[in-house]
Amino acid sequence: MERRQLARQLSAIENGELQVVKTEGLIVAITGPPGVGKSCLVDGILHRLAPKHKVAVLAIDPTSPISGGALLGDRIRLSVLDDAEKSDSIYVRSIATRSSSGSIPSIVSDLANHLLASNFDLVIIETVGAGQSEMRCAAIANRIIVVEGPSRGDGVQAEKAGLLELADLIVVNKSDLEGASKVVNDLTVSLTLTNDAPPIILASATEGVGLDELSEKILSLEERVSSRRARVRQQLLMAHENVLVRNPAFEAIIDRMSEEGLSIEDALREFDE
Ligand SMILES: Nc1nc2c(ncn2[C@@H]2O[C@H](COP(=O)(O)OP(=O)(O)OP(=O)(O)O)[C@@H](O)[C@H]2O)c(=O)[nH]1
Ligand SMILES: [Mg+2]
Repeated sequence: MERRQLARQLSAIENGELQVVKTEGLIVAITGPPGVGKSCLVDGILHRLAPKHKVAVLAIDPTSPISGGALLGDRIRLSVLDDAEKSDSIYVRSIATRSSSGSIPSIVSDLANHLLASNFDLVIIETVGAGQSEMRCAAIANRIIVVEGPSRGDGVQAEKAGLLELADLIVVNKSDLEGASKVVNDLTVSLTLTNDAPPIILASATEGVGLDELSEKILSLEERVSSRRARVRQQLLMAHENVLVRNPAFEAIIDRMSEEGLSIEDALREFDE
C-alpha cells in the first residue's frame, strides 16, 4: 500500500473517522523507564528484521500536548530509516498522548490492528512504562517486553512501577555500563518466587550485544500466564472506562456532581439506567 494513503487512514483512525476491525497478528509492546534505551533497541531490532519482515512502530509520546508529538520525532532517530533497502519495509509513527483523553490506548489498539490488516508482520509499540495511560498502551499488545537499565542504587525501577507482572521478556540494557549485571541478579532473585518467570536478556543497544537474540525472540515470544492476566485486567478496565466516558450523559452527570452535589453512588446508578 502507498505510504501516504496509509498515513491518511491512520489519521482518520486517530480522529475517530474510521472504524477498525480486530486483526490477528503480532503486537509487541516495548516499555520501561525513560531513557533506558527502548528506541535504540527498536532500531537494533529493525536492522535485523527488515527487510525480511515488514515492521511498523507506534511510538507513544508522553510529552506535552503542545508539542503534538514533535519532541519524540526528534528524540528517536532510527538509523535504520537511512538504510534504503530496509526502510521500505518499515513504518514509524508517533502518537501524542493528550492528557485530557482517556482513550489513547484504544486508539493505539485500532492503529495497531489497522497496520496488521495492512500487511505488516509485526507492530511494535514503544511506550514509557509510567502512568496509567502508558501502561494501558502496553497492555493492548499480545506480548510485552520490559526494558530495564543499570541500577542507580535505588532498586529495580520496573519493579516499583508495577511493570514486571506484565513482562513476557525482560531486557536489561546498557550492559556496557556498570551495574547492569547486578540488576540481572536482583531481578533473578525477586522472580524466583514466580512460577513462570520471564526470561531475561542482558543487552547493549549501542554495542550491539544481545540484539540478535532479542530480534529472534520477539517473533515467537511465549506468553506468560501471569502477564496475560495482567494485560487482560488492563484491557477490561479500559473497556469499562470507555463505556462510561462514551455515555452521552457523562458530562451532564459530572456537571450535576460538581454543581448540584449529586453523589458518586447516585451518579453510578444513573449510568446503569
Ligand atoms: N551506554 C549505553 N547507552 C545507551 C544504550 N542504549 C541506549 N543508550 C543511550 O541512552 C540514551 C537514551 O536512549 P533511547 O533509546 O532514546 O531511550 P528510550 O528508552 O527510548 O528513551 P525515551 O523514549 O525518552 O523514554 C541515548 O543517549 C542512548 O544513546 C546502551 O546499551 N548503552
Ligand atoms: Mg524512545
